Amino acid sequence: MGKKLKLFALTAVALMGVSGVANAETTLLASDDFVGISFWLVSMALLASTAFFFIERASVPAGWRVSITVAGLVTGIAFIHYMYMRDVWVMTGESPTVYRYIDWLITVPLLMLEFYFVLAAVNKANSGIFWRLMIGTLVMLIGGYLGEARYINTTLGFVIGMAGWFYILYEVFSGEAGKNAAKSGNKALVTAFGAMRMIVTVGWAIYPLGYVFGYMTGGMDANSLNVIYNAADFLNKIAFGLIIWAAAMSQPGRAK
Ligand SMILES: *C/C=C(C)/C=C/C=C(C)/C=C/C1=C(C)CCCC1(C)C
Repeated sequence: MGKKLKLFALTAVALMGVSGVANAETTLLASDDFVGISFWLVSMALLASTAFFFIERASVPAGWRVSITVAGLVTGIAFIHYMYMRDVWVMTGESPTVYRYIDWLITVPLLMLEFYFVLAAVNKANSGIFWRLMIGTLVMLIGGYLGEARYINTTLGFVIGMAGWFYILYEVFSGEAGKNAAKSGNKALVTAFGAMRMIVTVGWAIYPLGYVFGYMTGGMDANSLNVIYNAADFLNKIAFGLIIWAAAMSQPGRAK
């Protein structure tokens, strides 16, 4: 099983690598395009993390494996989107907004699912937790997209997006999810949950800040907005998964 999975992960990575090479032939990155360079750096970090999570999946205790799989799916999906996003950027110099939101629409619910899975790895968790986090996510992203793509007033989109985010924060701090984690009596879970919650608070705050400066105050250009979103994705997708991996590795019963 472990061997098969590793083979699968390596094949997937090789295939992704091949498509990456194809892109490199048609798109030339200018040496002074720092935004383009940030797209390339983050895409490669996402590729490496994907390989890492899929291979490491076999070394964590059984109850934590699904969380590590989901971490690898998040970085894998984002890797593919980053290849498209960097092409859009390098070729047109425009923000790849629609690819970004498609990526967020898939990866953010998966990240939310992680809160549920880490709780479920230790105790029974109520599926209401998952659904409430999902509703908050959809409100946040749909509001933000409608605002960024100018379907609705940018301030209205922002307000709707913030409401969704606050609902998520309420759930993980004071709602059922937060209470479950606090009561679990499992040190690794409490540590991981606390760190994941900090990422969703501090790391995620970068996106609405980018939105405000990029669309509402008019004080920032597409360059800064994209560098900020790219750096935020690095933290919120890769570091988030590594925190879960570290918690899983500190649990008794892991494979040697
Ligand atoms: C991997 C991608 C992640 C974790 C993306 C997260 C995106 C957000 C937390 C976006 C939040 C927004 C608001 C809170 C309000 C305004 C609009 C958004 C969508 C930028």
